[in-house]
Amino acid sequence: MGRGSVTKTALITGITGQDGSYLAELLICKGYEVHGVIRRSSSFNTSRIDHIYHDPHESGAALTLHYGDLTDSSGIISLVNRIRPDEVYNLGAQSHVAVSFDMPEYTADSVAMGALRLLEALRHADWEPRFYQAGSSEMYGMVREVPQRETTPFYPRSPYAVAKVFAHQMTVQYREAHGLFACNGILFNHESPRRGGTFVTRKVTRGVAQILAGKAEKLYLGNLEALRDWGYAAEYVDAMWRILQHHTPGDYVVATGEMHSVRELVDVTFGLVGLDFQDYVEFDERYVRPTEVDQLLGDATKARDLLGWEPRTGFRDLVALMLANDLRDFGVCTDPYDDLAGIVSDRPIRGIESLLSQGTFAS
Ligand code: NAP
Ligand code: G4F
Repeated sequence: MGRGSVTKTALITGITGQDGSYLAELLICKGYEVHGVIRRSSSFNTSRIDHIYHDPHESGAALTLHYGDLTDSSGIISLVNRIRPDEVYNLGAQSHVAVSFDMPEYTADSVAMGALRLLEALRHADWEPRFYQAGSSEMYGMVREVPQRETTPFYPRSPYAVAKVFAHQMTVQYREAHGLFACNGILFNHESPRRGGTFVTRKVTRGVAQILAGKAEKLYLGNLEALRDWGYAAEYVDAMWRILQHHTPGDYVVATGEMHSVRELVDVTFGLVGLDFQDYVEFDERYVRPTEVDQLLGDATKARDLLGWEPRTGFRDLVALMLANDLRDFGVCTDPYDDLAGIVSDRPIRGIESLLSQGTFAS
């Protein structure tokens, strides 16, 4: 549609989220015409993509936004048929595990039925679209083996995870029954300075910044013993793209293969600015989940061997990157902290090419 060197058209649901914003940048860098679905909101919800959005009246805009919602089939069908995307990335979701216990029905509608609505729209396509489903390591829940790989059975432990299992199996179903090029990424936790503030990594890095800025005295958390495999989101969207470029559709674990506890996360984050977390962190029962996922550790061998994908940013560097950005946001100078001073700022949000070319960010 009007851009000389355009090779492909992509449709992204969840484009205003952490992953959607990085993926949109990546695809634009690769010459794609990108279409994103945004939800109508009474306040602006596009802050993560404002830096890549141009006035639609300008010619050759690489990014077009459309109102839509995964709970609304007619809108989804109409968008798919109007845009006729070569690739569809389904990243939209009520993605907070704890919230899913309070809103199970909406979570199932957006996560499980949302994926099915898209798959149904694509089943009837008279072109050959490729479909990516944003699956989650939460599906492994009470883990059946360590580390978890593509063949590990699922044991979901939250309404969110149950809904993701439905979406995963539906994606396999549409691939096998209808021959759709439909793939699942089973992504382990991935974080960045764009991570939502209520997920534990960002809550901790923001919390430390608020304490240093004099805006808070304590940080209230739930279960510190949970173990997670945390990677860098900007690298994980590259895996999504690679999954859809492979010659055959399939399902892939995307993970670092390293596991750390929330306690370690807190210890490292406070330690980077010379503080002892025990002086600041308090337990608050409201952050404890009715059923917890105690540990997650991924084996991304298949992604490495078939897609050439590998994680590059380690746990400590990821925490340092997030903390440095939050300190700057709260007006705290990073110069006194050896491990933070040299870190490239993500504010204003930088393009993915320059972020990925940095490799590692801190010592
Ligand atoms: P996120 O930051 O929470 O973004 C979620 C996106 O979905 C936002 O753009 C949100 O729009 C949109 N959305 C929510 N409900 C919707 C609905 N009913 N219809 C259409 N869009 C809707 O999540 P993320 O971290 O980028 O994750 C992206 C996807 O990967 C999600 O499906 C998540 O479940 C999955 N995932 C994430 C991780 C991780 O560690 N980050 C790991 C595995 C899987 P608003 O901005 O308007 O709220
Ligand atoms: O940061 P979290 O909320 O992420 P969680 O539950 O692992 O889910 C994230 O990763 C999934 C991939 O595995 C995604 F599918 C999902 O969409 C989301 O992006 O919590 C991590 C751990 C949990 O064990 C939680 O109980 O941290 C523990 N935790 C302890 N205190 C806390 C807190 N989590 C949050 N959000 N807030 C706390 O105060």
